[in-house]
Amino acid sequence: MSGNERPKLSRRAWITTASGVVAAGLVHTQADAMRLVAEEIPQQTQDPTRVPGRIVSELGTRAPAEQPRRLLRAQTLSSSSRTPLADLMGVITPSDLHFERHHAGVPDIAFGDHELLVHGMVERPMVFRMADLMRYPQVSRIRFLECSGNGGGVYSRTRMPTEVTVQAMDGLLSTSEWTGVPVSTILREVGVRPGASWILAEGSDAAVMSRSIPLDKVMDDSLLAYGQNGERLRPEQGYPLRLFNPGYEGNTSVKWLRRIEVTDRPTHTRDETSKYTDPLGDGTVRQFSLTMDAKSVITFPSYPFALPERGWWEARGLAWSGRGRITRVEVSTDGGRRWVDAALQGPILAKSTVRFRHLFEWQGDDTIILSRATDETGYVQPTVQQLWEARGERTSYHQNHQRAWKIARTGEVTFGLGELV
Ligand SMILES: Nc1nc2c(c(=O)[nH]1)N[C@H]1C(S)=C(S)[C@@H](COP(=O)(O)O)O[C@H]1N2
Ligand SMILES: [Mo]
Repeated sequence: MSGNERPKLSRRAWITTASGVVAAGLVHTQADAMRLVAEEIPQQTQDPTRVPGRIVSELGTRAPAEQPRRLLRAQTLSSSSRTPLADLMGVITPSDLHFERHHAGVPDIAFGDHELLVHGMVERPMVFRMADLMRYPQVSRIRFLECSGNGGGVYSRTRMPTEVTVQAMDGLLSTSEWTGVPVSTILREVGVRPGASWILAEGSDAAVMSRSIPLDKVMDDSLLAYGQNGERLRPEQGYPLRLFNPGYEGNTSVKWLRRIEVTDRPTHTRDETSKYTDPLGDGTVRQFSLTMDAKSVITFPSYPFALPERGWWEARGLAWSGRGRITRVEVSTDGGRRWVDAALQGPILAKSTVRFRHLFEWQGDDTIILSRATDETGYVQPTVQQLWEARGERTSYHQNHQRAWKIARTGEVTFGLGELV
């Protein structure tokens, strides 16, 4: 397309905000904005129809201007990186943008050397090598993975920042097609003894991350995963083998899995007592809060985007539930008074993220937009007040309440929860 044929919107839409130049609908990030600015400047490039293009390459790369990032700007030394949700489309997270959370770094493990011991209350304790595991019938499933710390700690009733991106807030969430062998297949191979009711899963990283998981759960739908989005797991995701518990808090999906012990009780490991428990308002503690409750986030428009003009805009976001399928996502564009059903993009898979979209007309006023998800069990994503009432304010785990974005008269979008509490 030549400069003359550009839609009128793209030239007219430039506005300058405190955070720099921000453009119309195509732009989610500062990098996008800079790229579009560059495109607007006439450049002495050759007509691509007049010269042969680049030849093939060993591995594909992103267009030079497309450089999404996992690390937040201020983040250098950290034990987690976050998926840039506002930059993504559909539901699958490109593997190199999958969030990371490791308690003691990423170990270097050779595929051929790795072993999984399965023992405890079993008839035949066994050691599996990767080649052994790969001979069992293989399954692939599209499922989300979310850290139970996602969305927590960013704010409290007394501290409500407004300049928060959806990546900083909720980027400990990713969705992949996971491939592996069902845990049930391997447990049938070793023969679970009567009376067994839990397993212990242990990683071979320096944290020796260890979690207890109910036997019913792992027999139902857990995977010994060795594949991610069509290729082998990435080291950051647990190469060569991880446990993957669909719909459960991310911490239970033990990476670099080296041992499964079948037990008749939870083991109460350090990782499930000192952490991953939720202190409640009444002084008691919620332990083994394993299933991720239904949640949704609007990824567009979100901070630091600015709507350049009033008119029709498509709100877009993700919804998911650890209990099964999402059945409904509603959007409010008036701070939660009126709710309208958003369109859901199929296929709607259980324990996967689902893309939702809702067209709304922004009339140029101060506007608070929210979303709320309902899952197939009838569970409705709560308001932050409901969550605080039920759980108190002493835990930052499992913060699945409704998020809000505020669109100011200038079009600038900020985190808007503070407007509602
Ligand atoms: N062995 C091991 N497994 C682990 C962890 C770890 O530090 N070591 N981190 C856990 C946490 S807290 C989460 S949220 C998920 C993150 O998985 P990811 O890094 O593939 O996104 O892995 C879990 N499994
Ligand atoms: Mo986590």
